[in-house]
Amino acid sequence: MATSLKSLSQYSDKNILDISNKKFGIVVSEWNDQVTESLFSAAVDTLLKHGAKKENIFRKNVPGSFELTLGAQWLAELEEIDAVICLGCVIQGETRHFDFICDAVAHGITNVSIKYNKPVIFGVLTPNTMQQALDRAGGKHGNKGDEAAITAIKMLGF
Ligand code: DLZ
Repeated sequence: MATSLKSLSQYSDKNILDISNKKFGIVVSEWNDQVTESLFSAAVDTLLKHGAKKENIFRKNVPGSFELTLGAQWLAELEEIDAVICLGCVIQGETRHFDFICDAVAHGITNVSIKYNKPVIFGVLTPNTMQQALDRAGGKHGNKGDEAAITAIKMLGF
């Protein structure tokens, strides 16, 4: 994906990208699936709401957040995929390898993004408790799946 140059006279935050022909890959971690399924639904709803077509959205499951990196690579290496969204939930209070998993996936998907020159979005919740996760997966703090989808759309338009 090569970026397009926009001069200041062309630039507007209100520019809305036509994403009807963009293809999105969504990698979903099965660990804490009550949370990640909610993130997934919100991400898909947001992509559809902004004009993506259902047939252009592809899902890949992985067992846990640690595997999001490889799942992202499997999708990003496909030429037709424009952007990848990674969804996971690692709960600090319940996971002794919290730091290992979070660091690994943050670095891993950054590397995938750079390697394939495509947006690879970090939609991984890293809360202290399950309640905090649920609050961010359709609860009182909104849904980070929605934010991840918006980030993917924005990156395609920049
Ligand atoms: C092992 C593990 C633990 C303890 N906790 C979580 C978690 O909170 N969230 C998550 O997404 N994955 C967890 N995992 C699984 C790891 O991500 C990974 O799947 C395993 O370590 C196998 O590589």
